[in-house]
Amino acid sequence: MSAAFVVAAARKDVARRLRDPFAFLLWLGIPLVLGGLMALLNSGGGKPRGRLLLADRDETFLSKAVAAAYYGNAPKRSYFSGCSTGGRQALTAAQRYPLDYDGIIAGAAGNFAKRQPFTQIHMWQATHKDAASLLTEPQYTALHKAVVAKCDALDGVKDGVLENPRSCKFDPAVTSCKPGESSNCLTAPQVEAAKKIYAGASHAKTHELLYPGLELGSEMGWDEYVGVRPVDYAEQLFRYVVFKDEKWQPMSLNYDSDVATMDRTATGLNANDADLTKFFSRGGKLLMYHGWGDPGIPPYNSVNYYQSVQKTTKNAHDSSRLFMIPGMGHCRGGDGTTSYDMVAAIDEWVDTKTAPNAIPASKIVDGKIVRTRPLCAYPAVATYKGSGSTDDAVNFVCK
Ligand SMILES: [Ca+2]
Repeated sequence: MSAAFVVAAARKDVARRLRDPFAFLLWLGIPLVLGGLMALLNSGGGKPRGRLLLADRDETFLSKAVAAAYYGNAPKRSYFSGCSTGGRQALTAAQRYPLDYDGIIAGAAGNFAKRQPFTQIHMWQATHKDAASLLTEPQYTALHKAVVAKCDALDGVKDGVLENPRSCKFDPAVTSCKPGESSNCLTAPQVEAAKKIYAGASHAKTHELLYPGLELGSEMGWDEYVGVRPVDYAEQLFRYVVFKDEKWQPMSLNYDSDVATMDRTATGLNANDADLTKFFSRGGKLLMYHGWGDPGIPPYNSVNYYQSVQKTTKNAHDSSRLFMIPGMGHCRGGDGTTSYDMVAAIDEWVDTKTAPNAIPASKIVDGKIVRTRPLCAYPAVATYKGSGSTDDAVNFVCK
């Protein structure tokens, strides 16, 4: 980081913060108090240890200054790690502040923020068009069981987890209620609703896919996102930012003129500039990840953005990797091997200049590791070698 950049960043941050004196005092005070407490806790001798975890780009300059004052040296490296909105912030940093970080980890990034709410409202509309379309737990469960029965073994291992949901063709109609059956199955309107959730939202006239839907295997998380109300921030965004009408109701959203209205308003929301030349050419590394089972931010958005970076930015493959995590929900949890260390992975990458093609991961139950398996850089998937325990990563290869 050049001295001129540090001075420019500091001047900009301070000038902006000074508009609100109280916020300025907090901005200065919180890290200084934290730094002071860390110094106090470590005053008994020994080498001080600590991590400064600060929320967003506004604190980047200050956190570096505090770290420098505390340790006596400026930080050797700076990393940003965030998931969901944090993933959007991570990609924002890579796109708009390419000099700030040596490595950026973007999980489940909600970076295509002008389209994501369309799919989120579309899913809610699909299940609330009328009472007959509503899906509740018995239907999620029936769908999930049918998906696992059809798709689980396609990756070579029957473990309840889909290594690559996109390799499976599944028709929700297989869960249709048979004559005389009324529970643990789907009626015709419910089958239609499920199809819309998997499909995502399309433009009403051009039929262009506005934003992908949810993936096969994510069904047990649907309750939170297609339940009684739509995803809260999607509804509020349309109501207060796009339409500026507090009486606006999500059932009225259309996928034609409302797309144009969104594009005219809500400026600055997207973080999907695929040209990362500045970030990559200063040595920056981008590590993206997304759970295939994410019921909140449809995961294929990460694949789309990653692929657009590969197309747009020269030699992007040397500086970026995407890990689609089988059986993981929104940022964490799920049936897959969802314990891993992305910070260690990017630190090693920056250190050795060798991009990771596999990241070790574990499934932990009651504090015990019950399974290990590599997470594989997209588009590779963890593939069983054919012998040995399917709970041991050594018996898998990424291909
Ligand atoms: Ca499987």
